[in-house]
Amino acid sequence: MKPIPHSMITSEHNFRNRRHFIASGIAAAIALPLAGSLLASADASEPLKPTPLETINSYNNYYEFGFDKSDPSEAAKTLITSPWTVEITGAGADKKGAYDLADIYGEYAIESHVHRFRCVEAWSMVIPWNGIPLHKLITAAQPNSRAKYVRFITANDETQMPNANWSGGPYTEGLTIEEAMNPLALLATGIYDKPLEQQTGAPIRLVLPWKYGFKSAKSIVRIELVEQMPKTTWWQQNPREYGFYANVNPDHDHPRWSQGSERVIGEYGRQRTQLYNGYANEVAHLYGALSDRRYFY
Ligand SMILES: Nc1nc2c(c(=O)[nH]1)N[C@H]1C(S)=C(S)[C@@H](COP(=O)(O)O)O[C@H]1N2
Ligand SMILES: [Mo]
Repeated sequence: MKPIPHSMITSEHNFRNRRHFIASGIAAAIALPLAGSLLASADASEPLKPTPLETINSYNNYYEFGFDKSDPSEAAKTLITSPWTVEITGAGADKKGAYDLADIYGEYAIESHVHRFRCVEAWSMVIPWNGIPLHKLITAAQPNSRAKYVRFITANDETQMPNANWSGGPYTEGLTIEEAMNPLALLATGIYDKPLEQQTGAPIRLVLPWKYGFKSAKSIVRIELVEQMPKTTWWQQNPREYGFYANVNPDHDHPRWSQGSERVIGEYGRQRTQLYNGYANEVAHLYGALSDRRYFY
């Protein structure tokens, strides 16, 4: 049995199937202090340098296909991504429906957005996404006054995923309706003008560049407009470490490591992490005081 070399994991008692998990001190090694390391100063106004496609496609978190960064690119080809249906439903949707992804493609223009991507584990990339702004699909579902939150359910199929049900059910994420309507929230279908590969969340996944990467759920099958704040997967794993909002903030450290800087995948050294991952102008109005911890874990 392999230990999980992943800083997101705290200890085995969080998990349903205890035999598969071994608590380890590896997280502490990942969270080494920055003494002596060079910090490039990242400026939100600097042009973004996209991470190479091969790097984006080979360094992944997609636990349904394994816990190591190299597992998803090796194991995820078994996921059949066409045809694919996305259901939009919930008490907050006046126009519920199940849509073939091919029809969604016919309906909406695919846009290109280059964004920073920051994992809660303190690594980052720059990814040139293709996709459809989330607010377009939500608007089409005709949200009513009961649509206070949006819940995202992802594929969870034991016949296609070696590690399906690792968290006890489908990987689930959520947003407030205001966050979901923000133009930065994207339903990505491609990277570098190529369709997503399975390991990056094919055929359709969330991209929320101002939040830690775990909010960006992969391989979405259902979007629900709901009244209550959804119980999200990582919050259920460890509510002290992974909250509902999970907005990037270099001044609010993770309980087990600093969030002040990040390792840039495919580059040397680290760079400073920015408030809201550099998107404060676009999203800060959605939240209250910076001192309110609830928005930053
Ligand atoms: N279904 C599902 N979605 C997921 C995950 C996962 O394990 N399962 N991992 C999350 C985490 S922790 C991160 S950092 C990003 C990683 O996306 P990438 O591999 O495309 O960089 O996907 C997120 N979405
Ligand atoms: Mo992550």
